[in-house]
Amino acid sequence: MLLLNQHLKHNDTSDELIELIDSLMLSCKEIAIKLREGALAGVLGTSEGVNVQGETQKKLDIISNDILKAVLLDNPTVAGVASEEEDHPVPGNPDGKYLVTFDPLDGSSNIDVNVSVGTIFSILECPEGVSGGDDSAFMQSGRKQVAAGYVLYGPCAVLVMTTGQGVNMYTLSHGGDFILTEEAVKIPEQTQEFGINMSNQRFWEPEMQSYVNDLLQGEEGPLGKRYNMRWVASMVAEVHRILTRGGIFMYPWDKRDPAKPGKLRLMYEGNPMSFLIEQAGGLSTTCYDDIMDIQPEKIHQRVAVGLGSKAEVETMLKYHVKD
Ligand code: AHM
Ligand code: MG
Repeated sequence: MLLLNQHLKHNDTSDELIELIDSLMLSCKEIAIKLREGALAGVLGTSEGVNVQGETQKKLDIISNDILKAVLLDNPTVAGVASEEEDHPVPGNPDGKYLVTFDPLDGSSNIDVNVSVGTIFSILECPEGVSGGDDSAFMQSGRKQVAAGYVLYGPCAVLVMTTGQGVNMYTLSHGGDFILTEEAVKIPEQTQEFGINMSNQRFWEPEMQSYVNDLLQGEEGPLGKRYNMRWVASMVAEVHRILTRGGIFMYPWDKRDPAKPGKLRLMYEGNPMSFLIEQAGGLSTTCYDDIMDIQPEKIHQRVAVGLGSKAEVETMLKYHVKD
């Protein structure tokens, strides 16, 4: 039985990074406890607030954000944090080495119906001479991530993380320890499962319409196999399914709001999930470019996402040719 810290030490992770991951997991354990109590703790339902993206905040969005912020900003390795629920980055220790971006509770529309949600995080190094409270400190491509991962709060709580040496899974024990349960996760190259919000079909660009039409034709269509579809509406749960048994997940650009590149956010959804997927042998793209190659311009920047099993993403890419 290998505990998270022991496993990280074993893989030559620096003491500073271990200290930071320790704080992140302390926060996630607290969030897991709040989630488990649900209505008993009075934490379900909607708050009065709206975040910078105009989305109504759930009580648990705010509670989770406050927990992460308080614990991380108390950690001397943290120079600053940026969150889905904060308008601007919040500075930490001016001498801190790391920046953390996070979506405190992804998929939070699922909370009230007791379906899986998760915390997504990405860790970057803070550039020298720049405050961790400045947006500019965070404007680094996904390729610069030092570590990334998520904690899925499902029937059990699971941490899935990469420090750039493959992907590992750790399950939260009754005693409150994250214990290594799967090492060097690899996504099957080919699968028969896709995930996309089909209710947006009429808003997609013709390339995506044509690809999904072919998926739906099954063994009689040009792709020659029958596909199954899953949509949890919680990216953490979709990515976890793909890391576990393969598949392709898409949240493409659509014309409901043509000015937005997509629904999901680059810095705390697209990049960390792309790092995990690539480290597990999959591909992650905007449908045209690798997500992790994007040079960010804004903390809350959005991105189109298509990720998962290598062969399936490659097929999807063939339908999308740049002009
Ligand atoms: P959130 O960060 O506000 O929870 O939104 C992100 C979520 C993803 O987890 C999920 O893939 C998607 O939004 C669901 O979108 P939809 O409501 O269109 O099904
Ligand atoms: Mg989210």
